[in-house]
Amino acid sequence: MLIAMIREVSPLIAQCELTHLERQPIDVEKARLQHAAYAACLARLGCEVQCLPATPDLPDGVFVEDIALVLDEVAMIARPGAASRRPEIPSVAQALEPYRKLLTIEEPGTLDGGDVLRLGRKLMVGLSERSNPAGVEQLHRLVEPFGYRVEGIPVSGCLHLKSAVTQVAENTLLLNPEWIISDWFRAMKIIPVHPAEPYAGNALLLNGTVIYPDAFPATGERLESAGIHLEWVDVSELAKAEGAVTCCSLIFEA
Ligand code: CIR
Repeated sequence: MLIAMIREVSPLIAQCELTHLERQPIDVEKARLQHAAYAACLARLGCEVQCLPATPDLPDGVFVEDIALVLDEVAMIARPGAASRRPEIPSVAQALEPYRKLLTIEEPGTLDGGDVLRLGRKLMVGLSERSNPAGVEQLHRLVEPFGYRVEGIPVSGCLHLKSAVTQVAENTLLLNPEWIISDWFRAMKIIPVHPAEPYAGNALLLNGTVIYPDAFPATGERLESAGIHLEWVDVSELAKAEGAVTCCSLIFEA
């Protein structure tokens, strides 16, 4: 059974962390409706959707991907680079405990789940404003015994590695070449985002379908032309909080 853990949108989401975006008003009710439609999409594609306890006083609580990395063998509890996000950790750890042995990233390491792109037994990890070399080194030490290789990749211009590159099919990545060079992924086919849509690199591949923001029609057309099946979602309010489609769920086999 595939589980998708999500958390409802905080009423304080407009006070979220922002790194590359200007702060804009966020319509919380609209954000909640968009989030509910996203959750329905996860369910339609075969997930059992589980809601984490609400954390109304934590503005970024909806972006659960950053707090953990769930592998088949263990779950890594991350240590977000933004201190304001660390109070999100205990509830995520508690929810994952029945499913996996938990390992943790410790100070001085920082790691955001949004920086980890898993490609089979390889974990590509963004060295970003959120994830530091100590965090990547700890991750490497913790997962090596399970046969994973970890490779740090410098990220600039965007928040996380997965803001710039995500997997959209077995051997295919969607990538913004302005933010990350494709040389890191030589074995893969690359679909570049449309130049007019820099934020279009974050897509969520789930059971052969890609959940994709309707804000990026030109890039979506490139994906569809490559034979990729899309489920379009409207996540415009969450995007104002610098979130996208991978960041709102933790998906794993129970
Ligand atoms: C933050 O800056 O931490 C949040 N406002 C957005 C996090 C988005 N996370 C993700 O894409 N994995």
